[in-house]
Amino acid sequence: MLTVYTDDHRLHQGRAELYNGTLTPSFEKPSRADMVLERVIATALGEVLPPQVHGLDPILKVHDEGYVRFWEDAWQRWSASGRDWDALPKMWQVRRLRSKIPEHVEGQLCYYSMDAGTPLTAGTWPAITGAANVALTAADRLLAGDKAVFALTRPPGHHAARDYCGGYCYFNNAAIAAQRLRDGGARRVAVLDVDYHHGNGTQDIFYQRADVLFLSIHGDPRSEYPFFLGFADEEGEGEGLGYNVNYPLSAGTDAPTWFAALDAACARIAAYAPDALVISLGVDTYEGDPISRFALQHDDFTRMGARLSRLGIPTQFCFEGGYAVEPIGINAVNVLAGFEGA
Ligand code: SP5
Ligand code: ZN
Repeated sequence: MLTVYTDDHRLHQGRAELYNGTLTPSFEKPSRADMVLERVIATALGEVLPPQVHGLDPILKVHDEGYVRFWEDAWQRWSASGRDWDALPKMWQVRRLRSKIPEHVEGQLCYYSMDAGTPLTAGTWPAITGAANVALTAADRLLAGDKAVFALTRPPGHHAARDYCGGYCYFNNAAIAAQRLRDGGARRVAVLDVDYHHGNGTQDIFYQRADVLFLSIHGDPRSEYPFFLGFADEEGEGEGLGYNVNYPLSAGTDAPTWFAALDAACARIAAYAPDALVISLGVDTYEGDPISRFALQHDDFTRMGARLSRLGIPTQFCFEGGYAVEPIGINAVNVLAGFEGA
């Protein structure tokens, strides 16, 4: 299986996030992707290819223009007055506050975010456009006939909605890829999100559409981030009604329960009969993950890949979360190897 990857992800390195009330080194860090690449190479998964530059048009197909333009010069605006630390939002446009877009860069950062875990850094723009290019290049390979491709995207993307960032995510790489697949001729595309956290951003982007089926298996939002989306009664709206499927599972869920949800999701995907499948591949479902609470083990990731392979659909994997850094390569590449081996 081909991997698409660029070192540009290293340009984005958040310093800290609030964790249990204290500023803690960011869980989402460059070594995550480095470890996965190392494992791709060590296991000889296949060729590793750099992305091609695609420009902003394919990003603008799923994201709001003001949102995209904000990121383009946000660091320059933030750092112009001498600030050299990351920018973190600390206020949000909640119920009954006005929705006018502020003029000040800090106000705009608040307007375009859903949490304080998603820092603006000096290298955020080149890293997030690089990740989008990785996802797009992988989609192009799928359109050209590859059976499976791995987009080693970092920063992750699935919490990024049409016009806000959050959960370490800026541009929604999986959604950008799904849209590319549609524009390249796939009549229907399914996006299955297996990250521990609900893919609220991807759901937001495709909620009113029937041409992209979105499914997510995740920690129940009653107790797990992102708290405000990901419930089972979110089924899509308008033309999209019936094309959004959530499988919230209790914290502590182990492999048998998790795989029952995967089977249900696979049955729904098979009935939809898409021309292409995008997997939002987070491996924070691992039992040793420091911020998540499922109990999958190394071998379960291999089984996951094998189960997905049995669908027989051209498949693009987009890397998302996973914060147990030492085994992150084993877990991620086990999915890919399980897919290839099945
Ligand atoms: C892409 C992705 O996986 N983003 C995840 C963002 C999660 N950010 C907030 C996590 C809060 C977890 N709190 C756990 C407390 C455990 N003691
Ligand atoms: Zn996650």
